[in-house]
Amino acid sequence: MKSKVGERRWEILAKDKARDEQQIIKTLLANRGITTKTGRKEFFNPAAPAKIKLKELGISPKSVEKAILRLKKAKKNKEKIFIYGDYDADGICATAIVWECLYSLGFDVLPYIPERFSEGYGINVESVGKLKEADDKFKLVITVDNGIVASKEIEAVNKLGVDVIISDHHQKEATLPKAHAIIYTDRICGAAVAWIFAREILKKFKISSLKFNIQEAIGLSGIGTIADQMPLTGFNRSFAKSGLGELRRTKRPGLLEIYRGSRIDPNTIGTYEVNYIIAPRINAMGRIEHGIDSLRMLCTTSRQKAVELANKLGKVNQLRQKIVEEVLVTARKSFAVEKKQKIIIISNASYHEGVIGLAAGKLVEEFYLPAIVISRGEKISKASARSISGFNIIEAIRHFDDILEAGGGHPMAAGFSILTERIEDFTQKMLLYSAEMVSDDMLSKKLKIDMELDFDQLTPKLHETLKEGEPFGIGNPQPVFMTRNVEVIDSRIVGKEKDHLKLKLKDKGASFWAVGFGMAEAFSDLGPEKKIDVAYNLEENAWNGSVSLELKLKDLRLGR
Ligand SMILES: [Mn+2]
Repeated sequence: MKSKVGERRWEILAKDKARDEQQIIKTLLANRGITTKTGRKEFFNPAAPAKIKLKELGISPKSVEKAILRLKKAKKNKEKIFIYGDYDADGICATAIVWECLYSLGFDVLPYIPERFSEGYGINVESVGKLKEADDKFKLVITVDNGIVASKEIEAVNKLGVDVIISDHHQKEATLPKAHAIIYTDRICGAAVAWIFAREILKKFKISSLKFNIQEAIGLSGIGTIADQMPLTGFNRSFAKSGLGELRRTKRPGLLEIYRGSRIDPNTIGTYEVNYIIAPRINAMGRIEHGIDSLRMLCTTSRQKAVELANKLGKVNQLRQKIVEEVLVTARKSFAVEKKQKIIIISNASYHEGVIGLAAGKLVEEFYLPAIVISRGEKISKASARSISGFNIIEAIRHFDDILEAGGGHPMAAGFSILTERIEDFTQKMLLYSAEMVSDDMLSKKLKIDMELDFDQLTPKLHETLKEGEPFGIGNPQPVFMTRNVEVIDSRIVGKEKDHLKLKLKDKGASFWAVGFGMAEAFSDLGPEKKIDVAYNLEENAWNGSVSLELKLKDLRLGR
C-alpha cells in the first residue's frame, strides 16, 4: 500500500517492551497466532512436503487409492488422459506437475489450459466434447486447481464417456460432483494438492528411469502457494519455504530464462520475486493471450524454446502493465469528479476483461477505498471488485443478487457479471449502500507494528533469528518494530528521482543508517536537534563486502 509519511495510525500489537531476544521472538510469534511450544517448533522447522500425511491435510487416502486404480486401468488400456488446468499461476503450475509426472511414467497424457474469454474458468463441456471427437481413446480427465463445484459439467462429461478425477482446493458446495475420485483439501493451494497427488502416484508406479523430479517440483507448488495468496503458515509455509529453495536451485530452462531476463539472482529468490516477477509473467499470458505458453515455459527442456517463451512472457507482461495503466488513467479522471463517495465504481467498454481485477487492486492501493471495475460488454458486462479491510465486498455484492447475474469470491476480492443496461441502477444503489456501510474508521489507514524496541536491542544475532522466520508474506508479515525519540544525526535525500530519504539515527548509544523509500517529502521536517519516532524492518545491507544492519523505514513521525 502506498502511503504518505505520517498518514497512518500506528497500531502497536504488543503492549510491553521485550527484555531480551527470547521475549522478542515469543512476542513476534504470538502476534502471528503462534503461542505453543509445538507451534513454535513447527514454525522454525516446517514439515518437509514429502512427510506431510494425507490425513493431516484432510485428503481422503481412499480417494487417492481410487484415483490411482483408475490410472492403472488407463495405463493398461492405453487410454488418453487430459490434465484440465486453469490459466492462473497456481493452475498452470498444478497442470505442469501432474502432466510431467504422468508423462514421465509413460502415460498418453496431455495438458489442457482453457482460454479465459471463450472457455472461461473450470471444465468447459464443449471443449471436452471436441477433444473426445478428435480422439476416442480419450477416457479420463484429471482436473487441477478446479472442478470441486463443477457438478453439472462433470455429469455432462461423464455422458460423453469420459471419467473425471478432481484435484482442487477451492471452496466446496454442499453437494460434491459425482466424479470418479476427489482429491480435495482447502488447506493448501491447487499446485500443492497436485504435488501431493503426484507424490502418491509415484509411490505406486515404479519405473527406473524417472525424468520427473518430485522434489524439484515443490518449486512449482511454491509458486502456486505464494501466487494464490495463501497465508504462509502451517503446511503452506512448508510448501513456500521448500518451494523457494527449489526455485533457487532449479534447472528448468524456462525459469532460468525468466530469472536472467528480469536480472534476478537465483540465490535471492523469495516471496517478492514470485509475487512481482515470476507469477505476473505466468499470469499475463492467460489475461491477454493464452495460458498454454506459460505452461510451455515451465516445462520446456529446450534452451532455445525457453529463450523464446521467456521473451514472449516478458513482452506480454509489459503489455499487460500498459493495459492496466490505461484503465487507471481513465479511472482517475472519472473518479476525480466525485470525491466524497465511499466506493469507486467505474465502467467502460475499453476496459480489458483480463486486467479489471488488477486495476481494481491498484485503485484500492491508490485511493484506499473499495473499488469495482466493470468491463462493459454489449449485453452483459464483467466486473471485478477489491476491498479494504473491514468492508466485506462479497457480502455487498450478494446484497444486490436481484440486480446481478452470477457472482462469487471472498471478503476482499470478488467478481460478478451484470446486464449492461443495469450498471447505472447497480452503481447508484451500491453508492448508497457503501455510504452507510463503509465507516470513517475503515478508511483510516493503519500501520501494524509488532513491538517497541530500543536500538541497543537490534543485534546481528536478532537479525539472524528473524531471518529464520522467512518466507514473509500474507499471514506472516516481516516483523515491524518501532523506536521512540531517536536522534537524527544525519539526513540526506537520495535516489535517481530524489525521492528517497536516508537518515543516520541514534538511540541508547547505538546508531544505524535508515532508508525510507519514497519518503523524501519528510526531509524538511528533520532539522537538527529534532527527535523522531520510527517504524521499520530490520534488514542487512551488504556493500563493498561488508555487511551491516540497516533500518528499512515504514513510517516516521516527530517525537516529543
Ligand atoms: Mn488456486
